[in-house]
Amino acid sequence: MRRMLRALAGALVGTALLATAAQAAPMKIRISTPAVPGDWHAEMLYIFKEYVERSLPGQFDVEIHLNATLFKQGTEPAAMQRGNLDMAMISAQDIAKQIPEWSIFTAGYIIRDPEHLKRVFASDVGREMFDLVRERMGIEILSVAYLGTRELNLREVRDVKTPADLAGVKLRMPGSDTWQFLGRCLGADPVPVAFNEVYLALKTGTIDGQDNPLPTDQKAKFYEVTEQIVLTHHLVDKVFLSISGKTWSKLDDEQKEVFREAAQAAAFFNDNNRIRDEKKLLKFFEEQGLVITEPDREAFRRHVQECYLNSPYAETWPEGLLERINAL
Ligand code: KDO
Repeated sequence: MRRMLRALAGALVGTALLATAAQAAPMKIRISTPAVPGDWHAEMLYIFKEYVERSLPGQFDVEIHLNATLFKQGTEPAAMQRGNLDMAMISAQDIAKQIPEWSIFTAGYIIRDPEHLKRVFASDVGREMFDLVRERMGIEILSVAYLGTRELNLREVRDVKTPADLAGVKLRMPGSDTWQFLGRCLGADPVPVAFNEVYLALKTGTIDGQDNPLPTDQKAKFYEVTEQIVLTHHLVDKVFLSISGKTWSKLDDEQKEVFREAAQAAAFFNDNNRIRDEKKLLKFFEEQGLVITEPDREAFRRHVQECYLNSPYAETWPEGLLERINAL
């Protein structure tokens, strides 16, 4: 009897020790992004990390990998679906590869400004579109971050008033079909290049230009290898801080709530800083010697909108969705 009690006590102590050991090992959450250090959507990941680790002490170790050092740009959703990556900031273009309806958010001149962006994704439209991502991709979107409004950034100064003025311009766009299509709708010859290779491609002249929001042009130092910014405002861009469904299902309700709050706080930090920077950066680029020009934006808007409405992409947009977005 005594031997049995001792064995039982030993087993209990062993279980307790195991439980402590399990508690002692925080769960690693790996986040991968092509963002460069200092860009606001890279910095917001540290806000996320701090929020999670401070709210749930000892439970998580959030590991941030910038510059696409862990996964190449655009490969993150598949990695999350396979369970090889926990989190990433994915684009509408990444999502549209698997959910064609999402191509509506890759089209130029649909989302009007950061406020409109917020309203769209906080509405039923946002909820329905996020549901599609959960159901068809097994990925949970935690927050929407404003990446900025995309402008053309050219290696050599050119007179660009309308899309016709971009004929023959080798415009770098990211590597997926929806991005390339946007480049074509702008009137240029799109060339696929990964974000982290753009600086060199501009420097060596393999491309004539690229498009990105002003804060990214600054943080990735594209102003060092370009001469002009054309204020086309062609895409009010966004990235979605997301988590693999495989990782998500391992979290309990409290942890899920903290992850959502942390992602919202991170996006809030990003949006405020980015919107403030967008207002003041033109002066910075002028000081760097860049020429800033205003195109005929209406001509770009008309051309790009027509290009999309007459494309197979528009056929995949759910009935009435464009009107609902416009009405918000
Ligand atoms: C880019 O490659 O131009 C882009 O701006 C596309 C975005 O979707 C996003 O991937 C972004 O790069 C990276 O986060 C780097 O800033």
